[in-house]
Amino acid sequence: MVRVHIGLGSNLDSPQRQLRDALQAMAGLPNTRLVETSSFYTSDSLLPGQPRYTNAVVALDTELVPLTLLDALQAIESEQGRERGERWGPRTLDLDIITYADRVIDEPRLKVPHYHLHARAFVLYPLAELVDEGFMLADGRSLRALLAACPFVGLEKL
Ligand code: PH2
Ligand code: MG
Ligand code: MG
Repeated sequence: MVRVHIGLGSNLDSPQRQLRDALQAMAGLPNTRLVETSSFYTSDSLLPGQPRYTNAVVALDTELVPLTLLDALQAIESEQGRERGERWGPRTLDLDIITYADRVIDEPRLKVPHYHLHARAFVLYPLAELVDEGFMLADGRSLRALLAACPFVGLEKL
């Protein structure tokens, strides 16, 4: 079993319900255990003119290897009506692998730690609820430093 963190986001079709349904689906994945879920947060979309997002992060313990986990998460996204269209378009559900054990992964389909993590308060603050003070990303950056450089601005904790 390895510890992984998944970022959840939705800005269409009852975002809070989308996140709750996704958590239940992740808890039911094979060889996987849901450890802990962060609070839910709302924030404006990074792209103007879209509905506000609801975001959270969940810690899972899993035996699924990274690309199998990615396939499983994308199946949950599809199940919940995700349509892949414009990049950064509004979506019913986005499930991103934020961390995978202490692994750095750089493959065409999957980059871990998540590539925009440092600029995304809606990922960093919920992640901070689930890890120790001194948490280090696999690429050597400390979560504390990333938080210090990414103020809690525009986030509303539900
Ligand atoms: N995801 C995006 C684009 N913009 N904005 C917020 N607040 N939350 C998101 O999850 C988000 C976004 C594309 O992944
Ligand atoms: Mg995303
Ligand atoms: Mg995504």
